[in-house]
Amino acid sequence: MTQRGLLIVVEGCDRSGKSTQCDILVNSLQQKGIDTELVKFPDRTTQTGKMIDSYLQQKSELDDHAIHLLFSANRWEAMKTLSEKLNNGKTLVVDRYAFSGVAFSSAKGLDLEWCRNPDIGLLTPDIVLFLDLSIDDAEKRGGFGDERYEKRELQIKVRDQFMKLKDDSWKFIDASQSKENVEKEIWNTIDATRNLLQDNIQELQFN
Ligand code: NYM
Ligand code: MG
Repeated sequence: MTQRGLLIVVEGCDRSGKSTQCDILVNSLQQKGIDTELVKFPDRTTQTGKMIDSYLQQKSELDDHAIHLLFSANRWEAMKTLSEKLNNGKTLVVDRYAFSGVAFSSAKGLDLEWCRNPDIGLLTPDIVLFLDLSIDDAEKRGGFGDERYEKRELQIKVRDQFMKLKDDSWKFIDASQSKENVEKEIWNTIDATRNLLQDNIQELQFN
């Protein structure tokens, strides 16, 4: 029987280096002969993803609850494919997941518990890496972009919300280090967790 792949989630505020580090991690895992694929949420290519993209680019307006549910739907529609891939032995590196969903929407003022509900039942990650960077440091990286939410005041609130969501299983990575050192820290963390999980890998769990 094939051993299932790992579901590795990478979270953090905007400009914390998530996408860069996800690419590097996928490459490193592949080089070790581990069948790995990158997944990114929101997936802007699907129908829900196109609505989300237009909202983020400030080309359309949506009620805060409605956009929250769209982000969640964007994850739900991927679950069947992702669980099949994992069960077929593929490891997935996921750039943002439901934690971003709850952190951003609750930072805007929606009730935290209300925000959690639509994502209940999604696949549970095996590992959550949190790329930790102060908002001051994030801003020094050439400033935020032009998308909705990429504003200092909101990012500070988002970070506070992430801190409410974290649990003991999260691995904090100091993202203020050089790209190479962040890469090393992530690799060491993954390697240690992988060894730990290898002998004791559970069936896929749903939260
Ligand atoms: N975002 C992302 C949410 O507000 N809710 C979600 O569920 C997810 C997955 O979308 N500023 C926000 C966080 C980002 C923005 O993400 C787009 P990215 O990784 O910059 O493409
Ligand atoms: Mg962004």
